[in-house]
Amino acid sequence: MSLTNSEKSIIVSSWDKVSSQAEAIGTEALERLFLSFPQTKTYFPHFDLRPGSAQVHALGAKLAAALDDAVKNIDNLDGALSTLSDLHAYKLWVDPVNFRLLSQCLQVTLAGHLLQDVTAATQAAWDKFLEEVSAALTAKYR
Ligand code: HEG
Repeated sequence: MSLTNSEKSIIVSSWDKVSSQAEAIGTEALERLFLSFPQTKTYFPHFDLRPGSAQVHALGAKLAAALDDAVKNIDNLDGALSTLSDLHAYKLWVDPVNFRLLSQCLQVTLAGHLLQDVTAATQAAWDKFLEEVSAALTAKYR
């Protein structure tokens, strides 16, 4: 289901509050992913996945930049994420179930940065937004 205007404005305003910490958020979310769901590490045999890894930090920064771009193009997620969608579907072959796991880790991480700014409405909007982002990234599997 697509995002309502009110959900879109919650995403834009809450991201604005933490976007200066975007790199840290992307990196922390990946660290949580690898720690909590070790099966996701199978996609990164070529990475140093130890805490503090420069490779994880670099990917975290790219992940955060992609999220920033998605927030800025919230009315055209498919278009904004098209190149990344090709990469994940045709080259990386990431099983779509993993997107849900990363979305959960991103939500916990965001909550740790937004702190008192997390309300039930904020949480629900991010859950839905990340579901839309994941759908855009996995649309080309079928
Ligand atoms: Mg993906 C690369 C974004 C989910 C596995 N991912 C990337 C890149 C970005 C990105 C921006 C770098 C692309 C580039 O260098 O041009 N990923 C991204 C988003 C999301 C996501 C926004 C979901 C919200 N990725 C995801 C999941 C997995 C995964 C769930 C697997 C568990 N991504 C993956 C791998 C690479 C990327 C293996 C290549 C890493 C490398 O070799 O540098």
